[in-house]
Amino acid sequence: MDQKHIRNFLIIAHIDHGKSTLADRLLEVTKTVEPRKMREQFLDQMDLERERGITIKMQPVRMKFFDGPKEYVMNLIDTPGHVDFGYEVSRSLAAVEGAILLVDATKGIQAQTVSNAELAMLQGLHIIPVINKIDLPQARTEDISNELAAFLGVPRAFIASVSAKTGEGVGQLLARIPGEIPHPLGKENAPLRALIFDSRYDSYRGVVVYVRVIDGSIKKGERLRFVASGAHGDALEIGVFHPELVPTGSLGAGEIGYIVTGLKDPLLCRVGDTITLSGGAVEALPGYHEPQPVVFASFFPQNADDFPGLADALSKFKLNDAALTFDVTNSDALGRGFRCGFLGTLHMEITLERLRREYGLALVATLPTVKVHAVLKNGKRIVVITPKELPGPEIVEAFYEPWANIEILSVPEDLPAVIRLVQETRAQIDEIKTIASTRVVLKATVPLADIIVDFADRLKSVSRGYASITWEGAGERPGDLVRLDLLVAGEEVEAFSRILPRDRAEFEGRRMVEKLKENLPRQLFAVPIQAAIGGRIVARETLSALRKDVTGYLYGGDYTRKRKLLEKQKRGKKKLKAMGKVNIPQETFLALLKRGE
Ligand SMILES: Nc1nc2c(ncn2[C@@H]2O[C@H](COP(=O)(O)OP(=O)(O)OP(=O)(O)O)[C@@H](O)[C@H]2O)c(=O)[nH]1
Ligand SMILES: [Mg+2]
Repeated sequence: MDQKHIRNFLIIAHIDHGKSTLADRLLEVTKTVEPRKMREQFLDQMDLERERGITIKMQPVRMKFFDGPKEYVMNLIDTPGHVDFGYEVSRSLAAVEGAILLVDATKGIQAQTVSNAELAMLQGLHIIPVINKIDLPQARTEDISNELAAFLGVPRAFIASVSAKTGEGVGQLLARIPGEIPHPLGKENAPLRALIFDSRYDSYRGVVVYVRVIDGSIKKGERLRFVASGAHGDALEIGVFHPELVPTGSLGAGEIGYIVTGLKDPLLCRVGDTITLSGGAVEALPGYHEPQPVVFASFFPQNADDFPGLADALSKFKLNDAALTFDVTNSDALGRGFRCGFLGTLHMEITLERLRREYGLALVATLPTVKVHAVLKNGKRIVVITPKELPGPEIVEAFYEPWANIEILSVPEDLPAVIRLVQETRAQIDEIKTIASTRVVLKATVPLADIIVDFADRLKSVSRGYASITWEGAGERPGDLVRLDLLVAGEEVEAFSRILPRDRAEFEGRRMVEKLKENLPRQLFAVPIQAAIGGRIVARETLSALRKDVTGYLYGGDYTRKRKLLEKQKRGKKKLKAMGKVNIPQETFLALLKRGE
């Protein structure tokens, strides 16, 4: 295919600004999806995405567009807006030449608008700025268009406005693409170089890679080489996204599509690797930066026999979630499992749920933590990720924990509530300033641990959804850290242990004990629930026993029989108490993960 007729672009925006809905309209206008098959947010193909109303995975789709007699092939990639899935965005950027930058006309520029726009500019993409949701009565299309023009340094006339809901303006937007977004500039006759930007594991056909062909071309049946890993495969099937996989038999320079590689070992395939034809000598494409995990949690199979199943599932799952990292770990209480690294707690929650749904695994997850360092009295420096690795105070000179620079974008009315929320953390507010007369930026430095769990959600709720946050690492600072343990029926539950600043540990301990009491099913015996800091109990509650009425079916006053039954029950309870083991169901683990004030 002549590259002059190809346009590759993605849609980027802050979460919920309407990317997937705009993609729906583009799919309709270009007749890519049959009307009877159309549904809202069509490209959100995963059930989990539909249930939560958010995009988790990037999704490419190929469309045809006719401009008079000229026919164009357009490859669109819909991306997630939530910051925890930012690695999906950054990988998609390298596969395209242009970006539609969408801004909600009721919300204006928000944190991910800024950071995604900056990434697109760094990548040298042509940006078409678009205001969306202009159908809403509270839309401030004019103000926000001016704001966006000023932010990008482009004339106001350059800003398109659409309603992804009603379709208003979508046709005009589409018509701008051929003239504005540059076509790909690959070397058509050079040896094949295709960038792997995503992948997945097909249980029948092995590794399927999603590629952008940079140079050259590839046909079905050709032998492949993965440049970085050195692995070989065969192009068993080649095709494009409709968005389902549709075979075409070949892909040429500038095109986006998929290759079924025949590779069975998921570890040999990495996103960012370059595919070439076997025997060809090419230089690898730059590929991608490894994502840096910021939140860690360990996953253990509920049934220890499932460990090999979990290992296998994770290596396959990683193909579809390149941001996930994992290493084997051991726990006295929970057996063998994996310590996993995530880009945030939503990423962790989604991963847990996907592993359950897609691989049928029942898992126990520990509470999320950040990576801290301890400098020991003997001068040694050690990395601590799981709470059980935290060395005792007697051998520690100092602890260091990660800090972050945060920027919160809000409107002036919400500023007091935002400041109150920030002050609940250990943050130091560095600067508050107004930009574009309608937005306030609050800059602060804060321990990462204080914002990873649900800070963004709470920020949303104190600001009617207007305020948003971005952050970046700001190195490490000393912190007075302790380990908080929870004991259920006298036994430490490793999954509930956490590393916390000393002055917060007792409060958190009390809170967790109460929460556990609310969420743990009652047992046949009374269960003490305690929190301990360095072996000292700081909080205690008792979950009362479930009293099964064993005498209920006896009528009349046969006291001896009644007593006999009660005695029997007492003995049973004693036995249970001696065993003292409380099974903690998965739901309880999940309930404790959420703060849910
Ligand atoms: N009124 C109105 N609502 C819209 C419009 N575009 C999107 N929405 C609504 O906004 C919400 C979010 O839309 P999505 O398309 O899922 O947003 P998104 O940007 O893809 O969200 P993420 O992928 O999670 O970042 C949905 O409830 C849409 O129906 C619009 O033009 N007008
Ligand atoms: Mg979406």
